[in-house]
Amino acid sequence: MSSEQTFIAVKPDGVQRGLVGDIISRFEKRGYKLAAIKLVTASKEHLEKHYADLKEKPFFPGLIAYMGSGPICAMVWEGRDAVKTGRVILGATNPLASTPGTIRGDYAIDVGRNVCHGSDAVESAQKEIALWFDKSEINTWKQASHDWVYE
Ligand code: DAT
Ligand code: MG
Repeated sequence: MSSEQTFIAVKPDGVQRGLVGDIISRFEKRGYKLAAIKLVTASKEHLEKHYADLKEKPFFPGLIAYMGSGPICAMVWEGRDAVKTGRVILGATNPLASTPGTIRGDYAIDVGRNVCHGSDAVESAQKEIALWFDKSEINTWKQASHDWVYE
């Protein structure tokens, strides 16, 4: 398992509900490294690109409206197996199927208000990071705790 980058976002409901700090904290405490972060109110066009593979779904218009209804906290987190483990930290897409201890399992009920986003594969993470961030916004830095997190 190699070091990877994943795109994690706190959706507008998570920002409005004051969950940004807690969500950042979960990734930090796990040992992951923050490589980029910003607050963005995304345009419809941008969100349609982000969710392009869901275009035909009946919930697509509602999803785009919800995602554009306020600022999103967009982040890049980096570390070993970050994509898959990031999804585990988030919980299942449907919060009612999410285990307590996950973000969605602790804070959400409806699938259409599930608080957070995480890339589902290394390739989609690369695409999403390129969509949400300019290269100049991604930081390369050595985490002082690195050797205490990794063997
Ligand atoms: P995930 O966000 O876990 O990657 P996804 O990519 O399948 O899930 O869907 C993107 C978002 O779309 C999801 O976070 C919430 C919404 N969504 C998915 N399935 C839905 C459904 N059946 N009804 C309403 N919204 C749904
Ligand atoms: Mg997805």
